[in-house]
Amino acid sequence: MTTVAPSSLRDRLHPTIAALSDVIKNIWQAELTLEPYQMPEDLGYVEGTLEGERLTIENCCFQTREFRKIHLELAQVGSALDILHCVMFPRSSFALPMFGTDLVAGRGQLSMAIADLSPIIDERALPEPYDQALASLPELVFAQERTFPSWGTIFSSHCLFVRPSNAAEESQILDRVGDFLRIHCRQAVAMTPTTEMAEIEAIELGQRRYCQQQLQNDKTRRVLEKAFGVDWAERYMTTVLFDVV
Ligand code: BLA
Repeated sequence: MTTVAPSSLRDRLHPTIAALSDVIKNIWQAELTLEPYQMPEDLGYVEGTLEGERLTIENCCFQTREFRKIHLELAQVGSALDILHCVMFPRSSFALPMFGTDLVAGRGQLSMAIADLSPIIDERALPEPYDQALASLPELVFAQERTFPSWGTIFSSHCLFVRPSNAAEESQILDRVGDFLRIHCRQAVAMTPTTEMAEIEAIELGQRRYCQQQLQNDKTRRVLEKAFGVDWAERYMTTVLFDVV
């Protein structure tokens, strides 16, 4: 069995980001059978400099029967910016939505939390069992909902996208991301993979579309470009963050 290594960057991050990192790793460990994933040699742990501040990136990746890659990234820009990024890429034979989450904290304050199970086959619809499971979760209220950028057409109606206002909201976010993840892992583990070529092609097309939209996120790109340059940012975004099948 593969065990999840402790992260050293974790302890220096915003407490809610550190806590979410633990939530994700614990659920992966409990619900899935994790196998090692080979990262491009030089991209597992990366350091650069952004406007005089050190940018540190730490990646944790696995694969499983159901997922070709599950990726958790922690990043820190000096004392200015703490980031958690996580995406689970289903194998082409599994008609599963994409789980994605991104938390950003600036100067000790979370500015953004997003988490979603994004449908990739049927533009806006999730598989029926997901809708059922998600419908049974309590409705959450946040003081500040955020507005989706133009590329955000990939996200589902269940998407959580907020500017957290206080500790109670941060705790709700941890619970909800945990709920999304647990539902997702259980659906995945129970699923029989398809052998139909047409369905496999539809799954791959859907994943490509998801990644193409995510690659339009200029806010992520700008942070990486400033620290590592345009070419490195492009390579990192297309091979580590949103690689397509
Ligand atoms: C926004 N992403 C951001 C922001 C930053 C980053 C600095 C702006 C925060 C804010 O407006 O408050 C930076 N995110 C990063 C960096 C990495 C990262 C550098 O992951 C990696 C090294 N982004 C994702 C995933 C989702 C996502 C998986 O990586 C969703 C599932 C969404 N990030 C997302 C969205 C925004 C964002 C929707 C807001 C974009 C906008 O408002 O224009």
